[in-house]
Amino acid sequence: MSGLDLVIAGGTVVTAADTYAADIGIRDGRIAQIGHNLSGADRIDATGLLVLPGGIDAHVHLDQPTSDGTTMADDFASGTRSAAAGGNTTVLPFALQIRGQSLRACVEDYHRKAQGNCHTDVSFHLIVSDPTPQVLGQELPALVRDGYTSFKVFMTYDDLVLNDAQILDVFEVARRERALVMVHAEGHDAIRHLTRRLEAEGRTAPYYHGQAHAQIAEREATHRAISHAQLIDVPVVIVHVSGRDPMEQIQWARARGLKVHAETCPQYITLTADDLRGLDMDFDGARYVCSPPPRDADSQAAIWQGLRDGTFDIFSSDHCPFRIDATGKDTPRARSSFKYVPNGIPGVETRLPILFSEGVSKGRISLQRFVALTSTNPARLYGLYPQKGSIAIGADADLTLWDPTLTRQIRQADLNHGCDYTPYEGLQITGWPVRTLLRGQTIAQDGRPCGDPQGAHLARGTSEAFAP
Ligand code: DUC
Ligand code: ZN
Ligand code: ZN
Repeated sequence: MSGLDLVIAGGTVVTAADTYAADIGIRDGRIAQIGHNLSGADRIDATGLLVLPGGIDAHVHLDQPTSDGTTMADDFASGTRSAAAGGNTTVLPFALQIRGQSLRACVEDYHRKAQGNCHTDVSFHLIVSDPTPQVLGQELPALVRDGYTSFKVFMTYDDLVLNDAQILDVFEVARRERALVMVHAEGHDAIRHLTRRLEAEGRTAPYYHGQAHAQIAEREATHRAISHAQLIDVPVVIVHVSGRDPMEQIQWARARGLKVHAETCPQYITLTADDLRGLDMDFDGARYVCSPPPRDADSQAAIWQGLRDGTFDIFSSDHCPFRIDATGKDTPRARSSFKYVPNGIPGVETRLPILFSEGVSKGRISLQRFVALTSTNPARLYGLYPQKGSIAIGADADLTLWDPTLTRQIRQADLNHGCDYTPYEGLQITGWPVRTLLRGQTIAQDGRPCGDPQGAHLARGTSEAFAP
């Protein structure tokens, strides 16, 4: 008697290193055996399917307040249901500190929002918007020790931006506590300058968001963040890299042996600045307003090269959903200027299918690279490996069964998020998740979430970015 609770039988196991035929035996929510002809109390036939480590989306925004009071389209329930349907078993949302707020109180607030509502596992990154002596000296060190081992800083947005001195202070704490800093690298003053100029010229349609958030401003901020990290000698992750110019800064840093990691997202391989034109330079372009904005075909080609050659460690959705109706993006203020359009687009459910279809199915990246970018590397970078991101004895039985031949379009009508549109409507996809298991329990099947929320919050260890 094997004592296995469940066997995933007859599938093709894919990890970041290998592809091989095997059964996977699960006991008490963990992988207990990998072999052939396994038997257990229950069985799932995975013939013809790939068996992948569950997707880990390391960059999602759920139930975050905004400065103008706009409500995000997903809370923890709907966002993690959508994530599960899209083949994910863990997501890393943000706990956003409002200026004046204690970071500890902020974290407790997000735990209240998440508690009992999560269909995938979750683990919070902290957003540090107010690095007071109390935050730097007491709260951050204590929170890192409690397993919140990553935080994000912003180089733009009036209510979030840190100046260079503050960024250096946060980097110092990160180095001391061995926490990983994620940087939103766009130059605030350059964006403000361009915004003022465009508005003065009457160029206020959503399209001009893409002009105001120029790639030069992203390149400059990326270089500045890298230089600050070099001064302090701390690893960083440049998140949501949109194009060739900032990517070249990351390659420049890597060539000098600096510990600079990088993330890119679906919008930068599928959308361009032209999408922000909408139908005829109209408000429809607001569907694609995110920061940094999508660039051009040359940048898309550069990003693909970076996904192939290892410049990018991780591929995340930057899911940041606002409805396109009057409760989200379409307000009188937003129609008066692009600068009031909430920045962000949905994508947690479509991240894996897009990279699989555009990458693996079209022969641009290997299956191993797909798994590395979407599961194994996020686990390594954010202190979850090998409990997550691997198919190995003892790891959590977080698995995604994938049909590499299933072909259908992305359609809003089929998605489970709280948003009322997808920026990827009509995109033809070959390769979809057909079943998602969290610790051996099915949490989604054939594009629909199932079961009660059983996701947990994960305390994380130190990032492998600190490995010698
Ligand atoms: N930064 C993000 O990380 N997500 C959405 C908007 C933004 O500016
Ligand atoms: Zn950002
Ligand atoms: Zn984001």
